[in-house]
Amino acid sequence: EPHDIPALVDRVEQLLAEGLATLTGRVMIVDDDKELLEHYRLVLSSGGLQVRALDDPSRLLSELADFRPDILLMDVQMGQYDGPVLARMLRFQSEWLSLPIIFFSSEEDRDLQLDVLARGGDDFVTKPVSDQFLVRTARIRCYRARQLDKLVSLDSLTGLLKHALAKTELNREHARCARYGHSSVVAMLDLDHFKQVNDSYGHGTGDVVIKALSNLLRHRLRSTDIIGRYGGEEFVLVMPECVMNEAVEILEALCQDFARLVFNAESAEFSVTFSAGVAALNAYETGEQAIEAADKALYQRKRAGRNGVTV
Ligand code: GH3
Ligand code: MG
Ligand code: MG
Ligand code: MG
Repeated sequence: EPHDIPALVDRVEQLLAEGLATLTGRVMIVDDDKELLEHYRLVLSSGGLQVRALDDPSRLLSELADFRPDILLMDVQMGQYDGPVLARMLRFQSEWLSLPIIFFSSEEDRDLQLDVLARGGDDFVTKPVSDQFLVRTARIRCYRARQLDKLVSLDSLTGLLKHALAKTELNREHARCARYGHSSVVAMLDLDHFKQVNDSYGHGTGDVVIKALSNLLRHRLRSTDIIGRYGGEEFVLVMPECVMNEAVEILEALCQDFARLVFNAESAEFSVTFSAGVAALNAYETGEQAIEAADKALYQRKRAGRNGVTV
């Protein structure tokens, strides 16, 4: 029931508790006071967070790129460096445009605090900060940052990973395969004659078909499989710890099951098929090359008659 507020509140509290319990947020903290910095580092680490502590603001950009924190905690006055000026600079870098920045300072002047926020800070914590307050603030902020991140990385029509995140995950899995000698499979899927579906039944019905395939993939594949919407009606799958025969078998079964679905449009009933090309991740130098190989196999499948899988 979407408007049952008490039920929604309960559900959210439960999710939040679970999310926070398993959270391993990444916090970068910048302060020119080395002693204080070390104290914060200890407090945050023992609060279950991964911490990168930086006393030299001149290394801010390289450390951010290296550590990729969920949130940034920063002092206001750091010798020749002014925290709010650094925050404004970060807001002009597309990569750090939305990084949550929380300032702390002993400054209690409200105008000055406002100025800090106007320059790109998200929040302001007045020193001295109690240990518990620091940990809880950092954990909640990390959690929110990750939720937002997830939201922007998911495709709104299907809920699957968007192109960029799917590619990142693919490359991560490729690296894992290379390191541990695992066998994993990448597959590219493309709906067959989909232009005809749109032309005959309209774009809205086309979207219903895309969602149906997404749901089938999500429900039938393992929770550790990576499923991305790679293009409009193209999907990428990464199946970790899976050998080729297994992958082909699974995909062929999915082809058959999808082809059996019946869609309705106005007065017509119709069905749709998809084709897939697969490649073994560890047979290629890069994730990129593995995708190209899967794409090539997909193209061959299309020429060989569609509605099936080609290695
Ligand atoms: P083939 O079997 O060779 O793949 O033929 P096809 O007609 O499916 O050709 P192609 O894959 O090139 O066509 C993609 C079509 O999918 C073109 C575009 O109109 C449609 N499409 C792409 N994204 C979407 C979408 O989000 N919604 C809908 N309804 N259609 C989309
Ligand atoms: Mg200072
Ligand atoms: Mg296509
Ligand atoms: Mg197509």
